[in-house]
Amino acid sequence: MRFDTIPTRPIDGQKPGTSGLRKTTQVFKQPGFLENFIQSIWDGIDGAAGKTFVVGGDGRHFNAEAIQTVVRMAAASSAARVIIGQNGLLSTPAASNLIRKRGADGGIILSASHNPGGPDGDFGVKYNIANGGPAPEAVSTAIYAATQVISEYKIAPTNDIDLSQIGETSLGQTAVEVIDPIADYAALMADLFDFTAIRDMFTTGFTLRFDAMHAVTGPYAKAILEDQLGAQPGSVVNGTPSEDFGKGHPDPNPIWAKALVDVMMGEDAPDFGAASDGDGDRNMIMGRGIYVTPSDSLAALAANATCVPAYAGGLSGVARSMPTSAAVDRVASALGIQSHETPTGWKFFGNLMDADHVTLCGEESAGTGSNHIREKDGLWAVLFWLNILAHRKSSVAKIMQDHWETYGRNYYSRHDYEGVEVEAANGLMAMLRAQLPKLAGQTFGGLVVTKSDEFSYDDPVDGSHTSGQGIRIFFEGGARCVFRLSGTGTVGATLRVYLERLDTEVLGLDAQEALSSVIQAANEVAEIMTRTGRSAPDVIS
Ligand code: VG1
Ligand code: CO
Repeated sequence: MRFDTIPTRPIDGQKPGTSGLRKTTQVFKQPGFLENFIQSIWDGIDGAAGKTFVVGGDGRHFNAEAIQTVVRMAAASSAARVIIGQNGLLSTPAASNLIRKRGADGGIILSASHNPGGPDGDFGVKYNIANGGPAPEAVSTAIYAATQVISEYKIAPTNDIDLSQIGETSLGQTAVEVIDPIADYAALMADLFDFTAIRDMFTTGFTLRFDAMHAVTGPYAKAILEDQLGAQPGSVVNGTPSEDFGKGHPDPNPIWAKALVDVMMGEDAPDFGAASDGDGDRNMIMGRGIYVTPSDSLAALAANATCVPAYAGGLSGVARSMPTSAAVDRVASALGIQSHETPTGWKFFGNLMDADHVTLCGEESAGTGSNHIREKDGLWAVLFWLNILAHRKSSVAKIMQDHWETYGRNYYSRHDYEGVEVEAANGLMAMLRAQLPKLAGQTFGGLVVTKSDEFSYDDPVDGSHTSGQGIRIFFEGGARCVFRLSGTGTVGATLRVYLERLDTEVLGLDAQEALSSVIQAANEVAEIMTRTGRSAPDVIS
């Protein structure tokens, strides 16, 4: 096939260790920018020739154009096949499933996840490997190395392919297949969960509100929850993917999904509420009058896993990211199964699942998943909860109350300070790092520090070592705060402060109230107000 070889230059894009590149849409739309990064991916994985890739995105502005570019570049580099979701749509979990099911060599997911979209929003490219999971450190380092030496990219100057038509065409040696983005994923969900029990629950009048936040899960949720399981039509709201997510911020937390929170806390609340993020890998879970923190949700899923057909035989183990609360550890120890603590980011769970050390894993940022794929999965978490509710014939509030009575309650909250000056944020972290050796024994907010460290991780499967993953400060009585800088923002720095306190007696407090001394301790030890110039966090989740 004829292709053009276009000179380009190194662009300092993806940082080593991150599983994708996230920039403003404007940056991505610069001539040659996306091409430069896609070529770097091909170069970082020893070329695209003869390989099969799954390609799709969350429908944000520039999604369709970017897919055309990826296809032209796959063809110019003699890929064997590209499998694309119809209209360019694939949720991250659906892409992970397709990579595995079709035996693809990898996948390119076009999304900046929970970051806002549109011409003035953000865009992103993630590369996933053959197990369906985010590129591990070794692969992202190779891609980064390629971005540093790139001098040209290859692209086939062909017409656009029709993304709206399911079917197969070819571009030179490359088969281009447009598929139904929902069917395989829906079939997988039907395999895992007791759809009959959930359907029966809806028949008896159970009500649900699923807020797709104008992002990619809308069509999936309508097909599965409304069409297959019988939730009332209209249960899925904001269900049509839009280029700029209805000018919203598709991050399923109590701030950005406030409309859902208001309904769930109101008089006519349905039995169950949930929301999902831009690319469909995260979830927010609510019951009538209750918000379930993601850390608690993970623990509840682990504790109730045998209600679900796919996990009826029990779990091999569980994993959580370090900043996630220890609630799931308490369940693991009661069940006598292993529990792992990994750095933030889903890529660390892949090895543990491939080696069958863990079945379930999750993060405090509302990502929960299992070994059914190698990504976190928003709609899966919703179906898991529905399956538990159908099986236990109980409410979300009752299930959480029982859970806390059995395991104690890990009060938990995350405070985010967004768009902080990079220097101020780095200075705060450096100051804490310098203090680490002398914190033990000191008192902050009335709490005595027992130990502190900077988290690092040795992968038990491949032996790799990852350091600098967040500063942890532990206090007497089992409280903890953690400080880390976000790796997914595109403007300034985001300081994340993770706050936790275990209580086995008093279970019904408001989280911020229960955590007030830990919040004060965190503010004092990190001098948050003076160093960031902020008097309060931008987002509390
Ligand atoms: C955030 C979350 C992290 C998550 C990551 C990617 O990262 O805190 O838990 O894995 O987003 O999620 P950070 O570095 O901003 O804290 V997604 O939905 O963008 O795949
Ligand atoms: Co996401």
